[in-house]
Amino acid sequence: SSSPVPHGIPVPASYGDPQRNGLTANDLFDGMAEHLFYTLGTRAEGASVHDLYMALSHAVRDRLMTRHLATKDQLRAGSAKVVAYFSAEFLIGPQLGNNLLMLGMQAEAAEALRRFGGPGLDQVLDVEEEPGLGNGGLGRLAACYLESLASLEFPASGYGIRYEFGIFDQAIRDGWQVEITDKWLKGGWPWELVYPAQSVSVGFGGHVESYGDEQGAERRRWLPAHRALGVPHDVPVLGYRVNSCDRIRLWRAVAAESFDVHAFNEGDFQRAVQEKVASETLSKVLYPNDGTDQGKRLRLEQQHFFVSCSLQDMLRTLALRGAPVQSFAEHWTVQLNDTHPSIAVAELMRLLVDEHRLGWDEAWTITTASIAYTNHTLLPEALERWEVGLFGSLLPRHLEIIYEINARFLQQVRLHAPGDLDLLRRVSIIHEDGTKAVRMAHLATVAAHHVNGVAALHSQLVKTDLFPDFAALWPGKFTNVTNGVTPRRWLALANPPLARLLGETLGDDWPAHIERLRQLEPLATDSGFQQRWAACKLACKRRLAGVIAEQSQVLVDPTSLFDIQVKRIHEYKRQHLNALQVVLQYLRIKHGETEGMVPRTVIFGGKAAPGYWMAKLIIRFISGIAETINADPDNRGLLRVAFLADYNVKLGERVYPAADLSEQISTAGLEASGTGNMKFALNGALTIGTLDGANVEIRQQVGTDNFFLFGHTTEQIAELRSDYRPWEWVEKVPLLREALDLIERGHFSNGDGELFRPLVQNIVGRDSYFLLADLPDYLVSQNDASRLWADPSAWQRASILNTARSGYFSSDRAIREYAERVWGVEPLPVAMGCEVS
Ligand code: B1N
Repeated sequence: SSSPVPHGIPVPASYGDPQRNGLTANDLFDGMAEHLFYTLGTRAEGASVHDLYMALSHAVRDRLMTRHLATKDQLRAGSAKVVAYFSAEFLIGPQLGNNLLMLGMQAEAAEALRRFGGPGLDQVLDVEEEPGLGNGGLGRLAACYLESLASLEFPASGYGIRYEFGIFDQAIRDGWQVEITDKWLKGGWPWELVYPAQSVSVGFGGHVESYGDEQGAERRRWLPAHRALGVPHDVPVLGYRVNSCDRIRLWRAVAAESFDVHAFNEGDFQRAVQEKVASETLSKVLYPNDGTDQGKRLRLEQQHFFVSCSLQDMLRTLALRGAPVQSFAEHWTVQLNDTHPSIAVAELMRLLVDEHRLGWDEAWTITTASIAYTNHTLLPEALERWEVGLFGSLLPRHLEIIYEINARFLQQVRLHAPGDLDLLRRVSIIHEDGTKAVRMAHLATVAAHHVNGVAALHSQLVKTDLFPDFAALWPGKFTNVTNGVTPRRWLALANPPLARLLGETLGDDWPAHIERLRQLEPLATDSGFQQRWAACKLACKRRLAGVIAEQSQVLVDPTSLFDIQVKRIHEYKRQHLNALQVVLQYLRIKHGETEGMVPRTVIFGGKAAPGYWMAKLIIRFISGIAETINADPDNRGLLRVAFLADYNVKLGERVYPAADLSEQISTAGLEASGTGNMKFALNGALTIGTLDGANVEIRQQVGTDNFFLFGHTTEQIAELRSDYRPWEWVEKVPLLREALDLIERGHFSNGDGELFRPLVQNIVGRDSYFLLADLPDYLVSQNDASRLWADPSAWQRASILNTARSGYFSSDRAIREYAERVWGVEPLPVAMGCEVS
């Protein structure tokens, strides 16, 4: 495409200049001064902390633009295969501190701020609002993966939705969760680049008709009733100390026409703006349901909206490269982050067949060669299904295409297993009993060239429990890629004391070579090193104690054992098992049975889905026990309980480095992987956990002696399920009867004998998550943890070994596996004619 600007116009001086890359404290100071004046329209003298944050952010953003453009040029011009990571969620966390780390400019930023004479870097970093564009692990995983893609120099783009309102902010009032609208854009968010000229149009509703094309062939075409425009908002994703700067392209929905001029002229102002409001609702709000599927129309609209925008964008890139549409799968590889973007299968077929006039078979070859699917859950309530009526009214052509895909697939199955009608019923993309529904996981599985689970155990269960029929049809399609987390954000950025110690011990570039953590092993028994290790941990615990005091006025002792469970609140994750264990410890103290106990601070954090009543009651229960226990002088400092409000990425950066003990206590077989478990281990926390998700591999890696295992295995739980009478387990645990009575009679609810009855009855009556079956063993393990804590040198050794042996859980390892085994992509260093620091 031709540009009205002639070639030869110089780019800014810093572009590609190896001598002066704009990265000194001087340059940063000048950049901030310019932005304060010209971008923010304020004088340095009167600048607020937020002004300084904005000025510094803009100055840092300027400094990554060179890399961003160079990466993009390469993407546009080259022919390398690019990863398109499709995800309804990207939980990217605060950007400024991370980008400073990636550029190696933390000291320079601190120095530039010093020259303004105002607040320091920590204070400035603290005012950043994080974009909460995700619920939990799934969204955070997408963010870690984009960061590793950039750090390993893979060309990649994330694709998702720019929600105006992300996950709600959580406040705790009278012990209950209260949801507050997340207004992350209110102060202006400097980390996105808007490209209105690259907007694309997406259709909804309407009908499908047949017509004859120029060759006289019969074709189908979709005539949507409505259209919305997607405007791309790009968040640059820098790699660690490399030139690569990928992006996450988030689509914002706007009306195709701003309002109905005719209606406006008629004086019907309401109707005039109606379409605009309807279109913009598409990207208004993130669904806060982690692990549940409500089957709401707007959710499907959101999914189709961002998937269609993204695929059209990718086809346009192909055209810019001068490549034919037939070569799509050589230029792009699409990863579906769960089924949320799985409409991509039908939309890519529609674009290829209807818009680009390819034949069905050719289009199907391209689609199946380019799409892979990651499954993140076995929970039936989270597996997406769309009623055929709803689906067809919103996406009539896509429904036709899905029926055609299904017909051809079922024909293949008939040849494979003649006469097995039940098999056909089980694998069909359309669920046929009762209300007909499209099973999105089946659609994704039929089309994908690879289907992976997110931990070894989970991937096994995907094959044996979730999709045994598909696994028999296509044994080679199913694989495992165990999740990983980025050591840059979760160690180098979040844990400054430990980062410094690792720098001295392993060399400054350890964050790019996480396997070097292994070199810590011989130091695990070195008492001098143990002491330095313990000092780092204590500093992080003091910092978290400060956060807790500020938030909830609870004073905690930083020298006590910090026992932490942070994650979404869900019955299968069993925060109430932990709470029950705390009540039992409290009763032991009350009865003077303190033998073997050590001072503990039990910390909880996490949000409940607003409509998940039992999860909200669990939060109320934790608040209740915290209030009662913390106020009881009989404690003598042995037990404190705190609920951290509004757990998010920013708070996570304070929490993981401060943990001694990591609670990973889900019912075996139900947590797909977990990633918080990895962040804790990387930061030297010991895990108390079940054989679930990635805990299995964490225990293997760190060594069975450095992990507190308890609970029934997946197979044992399956066996128990057939004949489980939870009430019979109550008597097996000393003090449990008394604990349950106290809870029911209102000891932890100011005498209210109704409040927690549903919780107790849930546990004693049904106990769908087997708390009581695992409780005795859990208590034994908790005692083991206390015993080890009482021997500081033994604890430090185990802590060091946890970090030393957690390199496997780096997202760099995970991304390399996807690149080699799933995507078939190679790193492509970005040339800029200059090196970074
Ligand atoms: O994905 C994480 C895993 O580490 C966790 O074990 C798993 O629970 C989590 C519907 C989900 N699975 N499914 C979801 C999120 C939002 C939504 O609307 C489902 N999240 C997970 C990363 O692999």
